[in-house]
Amino acid sequence: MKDKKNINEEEPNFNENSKNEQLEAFRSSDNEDKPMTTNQGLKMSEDEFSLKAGERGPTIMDDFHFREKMTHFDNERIPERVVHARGFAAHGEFEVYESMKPYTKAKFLQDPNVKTPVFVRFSTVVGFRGSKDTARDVRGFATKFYTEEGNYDLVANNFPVFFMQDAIKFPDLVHAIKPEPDNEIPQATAAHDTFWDWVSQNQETAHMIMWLMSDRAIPRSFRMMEGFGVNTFRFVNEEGKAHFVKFHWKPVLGVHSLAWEEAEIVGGADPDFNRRDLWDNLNLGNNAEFELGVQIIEEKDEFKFDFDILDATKLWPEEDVPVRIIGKMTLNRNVDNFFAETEQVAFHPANIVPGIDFSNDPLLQGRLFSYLDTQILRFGSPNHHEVPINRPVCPFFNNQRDGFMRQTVNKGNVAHHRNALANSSPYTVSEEEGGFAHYQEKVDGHKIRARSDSFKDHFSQAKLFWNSMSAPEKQHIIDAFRFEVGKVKSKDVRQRIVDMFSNVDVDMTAAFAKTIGSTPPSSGGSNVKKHSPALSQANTTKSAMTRKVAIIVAEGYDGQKVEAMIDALSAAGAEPRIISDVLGPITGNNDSQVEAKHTFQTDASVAFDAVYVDGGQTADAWFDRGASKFMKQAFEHFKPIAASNEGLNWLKNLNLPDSLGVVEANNDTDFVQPFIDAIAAHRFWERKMV
Ligand code: HDD
Repeated sequence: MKDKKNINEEEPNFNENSKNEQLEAFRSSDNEDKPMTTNQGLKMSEDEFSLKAGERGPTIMDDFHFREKMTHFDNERIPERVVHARGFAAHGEFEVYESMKPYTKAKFLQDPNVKTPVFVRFSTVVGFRGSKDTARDVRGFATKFYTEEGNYDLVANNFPVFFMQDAIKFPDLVHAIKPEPDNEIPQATAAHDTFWDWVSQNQETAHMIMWLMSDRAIPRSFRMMEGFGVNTFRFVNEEGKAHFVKFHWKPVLGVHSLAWEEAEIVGGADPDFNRRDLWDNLNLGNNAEFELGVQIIEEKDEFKFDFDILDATKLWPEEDVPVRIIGKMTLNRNVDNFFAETEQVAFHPANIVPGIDFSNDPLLQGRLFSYLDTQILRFGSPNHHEVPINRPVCPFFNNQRDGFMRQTVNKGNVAHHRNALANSSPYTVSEEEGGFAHYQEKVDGHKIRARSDSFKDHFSQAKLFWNSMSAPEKQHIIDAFRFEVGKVKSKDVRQRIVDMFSNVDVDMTAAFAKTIGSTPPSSGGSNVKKHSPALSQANTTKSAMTRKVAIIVAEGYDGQKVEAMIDALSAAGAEPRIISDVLGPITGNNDSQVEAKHTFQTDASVAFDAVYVDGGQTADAWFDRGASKFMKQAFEHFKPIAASNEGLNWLKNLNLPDSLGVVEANNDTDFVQPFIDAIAAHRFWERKMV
């Protein structure tokens, strides 16, 4: 360590634009009106014909342009992530609401006036890069905070618990859940033998499976899911005092999910459903907002709970350890280039800043190794921190040198520490000057490969989750088991799953056991009675904001009603979209005009949150079929439906009037506000199917 007058003197002015400004230096200039060159800057006179010996002759080696172009193309891919291969990311900023100084010295959590740039990548875990968004799966929710003290990565998921307690089992889980190795089938799903075999051999996964079978595994939008840091971390304050902490992201729009059948259909109709939703909404200026919450436990209370706070298969019930909301993240900007930013971003839970530290959670400890290791395969180089999206916004100096694709031109002849030749630069600094020092936890134990007794209860919190679900949520879990385990060919595995989950709840297990050809349990079940309202989506925030609403009209539609609906929807922050049998302008009976940007051929009801059908004078049998199909599908997926004029006839033909969430414009009653309220309610899960 060495004194220096002002260690911050090289640090640039830090603000929410710091990352954007840094990226600007790497953005390519526009191609427009530019001559084409090789990568060496040589202008080219031809790019469509390779150099041949005669017009019908072989291509010849002189063609350096062909070779450069083809070689670059041949090497355009990097290995996809071994898990979380399919993802989508956006830029934004984070602000803390109040100083967290009593708990942590992390600079980005001190001053409500400071906005920290962030980059967030959402992902599915199992499917390959080209798979679908709406698979039943865990969603990744990884945030890189570009703080003035270096990058802090909160590598989270949308479930608060994980599949296992010890990271050494992670490769086994992933081998079991990925497509089976002999035929690489099935893609992006857990519904196959090897996964459920693994589950039945690892009872610690029971709680996670309850989440995976629940609606949380098919989110309506990345903007409508919670995020959880899962592992237990530490906050450390200036005095060196530590607290255990768990991190939460709470979506301002609430937590909402698709219906299972809908998710399956969307997977085919629009595999990009979730990424398109984020991309379109950010382009429309509908920022995605999440509040940051923390659960804090004092070190002295480490053993106060009926679960081990270091066990990643357990959550800390919010009713027992309240989530304190401490800040807000706003995603407000799409990427310029998917590969450069979304594909090349590299997260690592070990990227922390002073004031945040690890716990001995054995899952976290394993993660601290795996991420850096995997980035070296993905990038083929330890220099991935130099890629623009990964660079910290604060300066960085050390003696690490060379390696594939090194970008920095380090000057001078000294690359060793300590040195006298360069006045021992770069030098280490004290904690007071911002130097990171690990929390000095006292650790004392035998080297042992074992599970602590405090990690051995696998079913109580699975039952807590079950108890906390509303009736429709419970039914969805049962249906998910019926589908997922029903796909398993091995009768023995299916029975072992029934036996395992009878330890959670007998009624739940009996409800799916029969349909999957297994013997239902006669007794068993956890006797936990507690429930946690925070776990049910029935208790989440409701809002019509950003909801996509299909408005179905033909020529001569009811101008007054449709205009009133469009105005009211827009005022409520929803996104009305006109559907018709043809694209282009459609004129109403009062000469008003709307632009149909979708037809019955280009879009299906699954692309929308709600449907309003008016009709129009030119609505013929063909139109009738398209509109009816939209309404029927929306109905089956529990979505709000409104109808006026011809729409009412179609509603009647489908036998839908008087159903829950169906709003009819009869006798000039105000049907607009009830429809908007219905949209805010998201879905009518209790609706009876006709
Ligand atoms: Fe992991 C990626 C989240 C356990 C090993 N993980 C990855 C991503 C997320 C998570 C969001 C995608 C990051 C991105 O968008 O690039 N992982 C989690 C959470 C876990 C968890 C919340 C449980 C608390 N992970 C976990 C374990 C291991 C890994 C136990 C291995 C010991 N995870 C990886 C990885 C990945 C990864 C292989 C693949 C790509 C990458 O790291 O960058 O290293």
